Amino acid sequence: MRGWQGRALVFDASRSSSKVWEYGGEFALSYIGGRGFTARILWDLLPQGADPLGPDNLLVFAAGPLTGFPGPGPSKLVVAAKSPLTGGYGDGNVGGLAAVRLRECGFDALVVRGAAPKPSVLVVEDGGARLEPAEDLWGLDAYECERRLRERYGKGAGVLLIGPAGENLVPLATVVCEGGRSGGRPGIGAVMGSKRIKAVVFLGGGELKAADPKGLRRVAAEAYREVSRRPSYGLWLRQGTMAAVRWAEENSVLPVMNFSEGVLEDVSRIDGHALERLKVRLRGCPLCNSPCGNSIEVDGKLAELDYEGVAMLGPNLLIEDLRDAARLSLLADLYGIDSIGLGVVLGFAMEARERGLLSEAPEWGDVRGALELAEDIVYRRGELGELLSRGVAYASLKLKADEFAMHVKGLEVTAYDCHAAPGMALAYGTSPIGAHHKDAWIISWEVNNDRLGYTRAKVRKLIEQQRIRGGLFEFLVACRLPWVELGLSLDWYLKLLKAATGVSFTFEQLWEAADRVYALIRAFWIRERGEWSRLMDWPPRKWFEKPLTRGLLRGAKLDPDGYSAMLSWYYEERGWDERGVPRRSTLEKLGLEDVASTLEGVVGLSP
Ligand code: PTT
Ligand code: SF4
Repeated sequence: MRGWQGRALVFDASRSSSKVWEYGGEFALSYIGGRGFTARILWDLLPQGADPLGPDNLLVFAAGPLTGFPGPGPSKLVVAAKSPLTGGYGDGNVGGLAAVRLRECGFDALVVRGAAPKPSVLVVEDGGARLEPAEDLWGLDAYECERRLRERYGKGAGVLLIGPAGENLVPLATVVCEGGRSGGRPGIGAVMGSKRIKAVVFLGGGELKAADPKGLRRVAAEAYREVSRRPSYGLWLRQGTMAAVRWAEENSVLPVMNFSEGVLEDVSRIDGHALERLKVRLRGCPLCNSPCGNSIEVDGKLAELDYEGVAMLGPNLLIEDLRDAARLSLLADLYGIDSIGLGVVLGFAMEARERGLLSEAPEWGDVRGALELAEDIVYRRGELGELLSRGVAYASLKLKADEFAMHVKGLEVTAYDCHAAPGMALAYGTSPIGAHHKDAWIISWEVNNDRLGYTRAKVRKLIEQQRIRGGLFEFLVACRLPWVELGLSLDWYLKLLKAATGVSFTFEQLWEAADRVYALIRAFWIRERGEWSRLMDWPPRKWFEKPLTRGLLRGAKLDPDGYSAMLSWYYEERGWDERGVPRRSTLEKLGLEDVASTLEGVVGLSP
């Protein structure tokens, strides 16, 4: 095999022993890489019903066949586990040197099972792995810990780590690196903490062999050139994802006051232009020529900013100044907690205070109060810190406040208000990890196309996006932003894939693999929960019950009958039954006969 390394390392942290799993060409062609690998590995190797924070859970890191080769944005990997936040399949995507070095260690994936007896660093080298003591690192924030790791292992090492949130098993904890990269919103950082692994260090050093190295270098050079010629390249380098703040506000989709409104009175203090005025650094993932890591300085440190974090920790809390939102975002990166999840639980607490349910929570716009509460959440301090640290689904259950809890399947909603966006609501409803835009950012299409309609055309568009974003990009694993933001044609990825692996993939093959992995992930959820209903795919109640009161779309809210019709069409198009369970015939068509027999015993299958 070329392009793939053909091997995964399975490390048992309880016994400090490793095994190499050599997988064959059929596995590679069916699951391709990244999320395809993590989903299949979790289905096959995770004991059914495993406690997400127990030693039986698996922490899986998987790169793809483009990772580490030249090309636009190929230094990414998928981190996955059974989620302690949702109880279902959870994954995320992190960019950085770690992805490249993992592959240079001779592996496409690393699977960690068990738990180390004491705080450790997992060091992965060509051919194997070992645990090294990390008592001196436990408790450190992510920036300081990474600085020390680089002193110990060298500047060129690939590093993934957790902050105090992961150590404290906060289910909103992510895996972080390089002072501004984060992945694994469904609590993957807490899974790493439960294994007492403060950091994974990939030393790399080996070679990546492409099927056609010369051809790969040529195609990559052409693709890089194409990226830099795109009309939006200049704006992208200046503002990155922060350009979306103004766009979201203009289109009434900016989350404001815990997703109560979609517009702000004055967005100019917190938008991409505000970033341009304060920006002190731009950097990106390795091998990327469209860097998007924009930093400003706050409290003597650099805070790397992106749309999601700023929207959720700014307007969503009625904090309207970029520096204030950046303070909260920096705290999230130092402590290794998801900025989106943090924004949702803080917004929930502020609204609960307004409604007279939580007198000790901060008021809207109270930056100091939000910073203090965020620390309490990370350290699970006090009753409120402990309550919110478990995520918004748990907190709302305790407070009987489901009507303003912004989540799907237990994962907090990302930064797009959906009162007037039924397609995006369905994207959140059907995302395979809970409310996340990563699989389908249909909102940008929807605001220009039949915005308020509930149509089958929207459902088809959504599935098309899920195949590209949740499939192609999460399999390869390549950054999707050159395609989304700069309009790079998808054809480049087929060319890169051919040169890397020698296989002439067609889009149809990739879409079939995406459908296979979607069905498999849904099966994982059903197996682990032991039951299923279409309510699991239902967006937050607030968007149906409490209309927007400001902006051009005031009065807008979602229609439950319209949403239900779209959900039924979605199931039909996917070959799933009215409960949202894949049909036997669908699973068989996708080559998942073994999955069908397991599910039959759990919920029964429709033909
Ligand atoms: C992603 C989610 C996002 S989506 C953002 S900003 W975005 C938030 N980033 C956080 C952060 O930072 N620190 C923190 N403590 N928490 C954070 N939570 C939020 O996590 C990121 C970029 C971005 S910036 C996006 S959209 C794209 N995501 C990609 C993806 O998912 N797949 C893919 N093939 N390519 C992608 N390219 C882009 O990468 P999750 P990163 Mg992230 C600081 O992980 O769990 O999926 O949640 O990966 O390396 O930081 O790059 O406006
Ligand atoms: Fe990384 Fe941004 Fe480049 Fe994507 S566009 S590879 S997230 S720097």
